[in-house]
Amino acid sequence: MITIAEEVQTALAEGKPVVALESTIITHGMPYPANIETARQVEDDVRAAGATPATIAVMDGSIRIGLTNADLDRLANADDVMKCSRADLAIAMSQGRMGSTTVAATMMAAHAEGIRVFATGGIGGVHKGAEESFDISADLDELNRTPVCVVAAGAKALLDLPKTLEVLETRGVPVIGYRTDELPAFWSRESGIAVPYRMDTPEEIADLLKVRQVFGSHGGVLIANPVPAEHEIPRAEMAGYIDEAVARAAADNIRGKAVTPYVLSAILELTGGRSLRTNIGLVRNNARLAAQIAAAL
Ligand code: PSU
Ligand code: MN
Repeated sequence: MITIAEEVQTALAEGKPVVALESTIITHGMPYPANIETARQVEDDVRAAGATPATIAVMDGSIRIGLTNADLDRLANADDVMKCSRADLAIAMSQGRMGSTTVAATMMAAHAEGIRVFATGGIGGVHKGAEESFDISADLDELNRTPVCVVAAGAKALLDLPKTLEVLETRGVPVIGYRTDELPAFWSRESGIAVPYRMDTPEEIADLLKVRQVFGSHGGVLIANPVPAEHEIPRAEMAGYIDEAVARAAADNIRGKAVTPYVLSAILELTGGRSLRTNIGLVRNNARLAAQIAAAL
């Protein structure tokens, strides 16, 4: 059920650092051709930092760990790719559909092959208005159960960040600010919300992961890594775009899995393309840190 690229297999067998990468950001997070360019760039960043990249997706009925250039092309160009979270993974496989993996599904696949560090853009979380919609990403439950270290620029700021942090605490997920005392807000370095813990080196994070690993059932860890200052869109400016995008999603009756992709593309339009450059900058930054953590492990 899992097809693992030889390069990834060899790296794992030799105990070399490997970084898992998700694919929903390619199919549902960024427009073509920035999606494919970024996917390749991020793999190069992981390599340059001394680790082996393992981009994960569902193709031809199996979970692929480590994609070829041709696979990446197919994925980025197809328009009927399923966005696979935990609930969707086996359906895409049993039906032979092409599927991209969210944070939750990428964690499942990475853990199945012993990959311990994973870089993404931002995790899913508790949506604004969740008290009515009950829309809470399966990413949070996955962090509760699957022992993978997820490096992200916090949760996407279109979410309700205080509620997202509360649910992570309830689910027993340590949230660690990397060189920051504040929870980063994806496009912005600041959110006004204190992060529970702070660490300043990849080695400190690796030490934490080694302790967590002793307790096999302790689930994942979230590393919140702020977007580099040169790429950020400040919080005060972002707030207006987010409110407008979330209001549009409500007016268009967007629900469920479609919410995150819809809001991301509305924000892209509202920022005149600036949010895309921010998104690329933060994913690359997360990939580099993930490679350093994997190497320290
Ligand atoms: N961050 C991005 N772009 C994305 C996502 C995150 O910059 O496309 C994806 C991730 O794969 C994440 C998913 O797991 O959105 C969350 O979707 P939902 O809220 O439907 O669980
Ligand atoms: Mn949802």
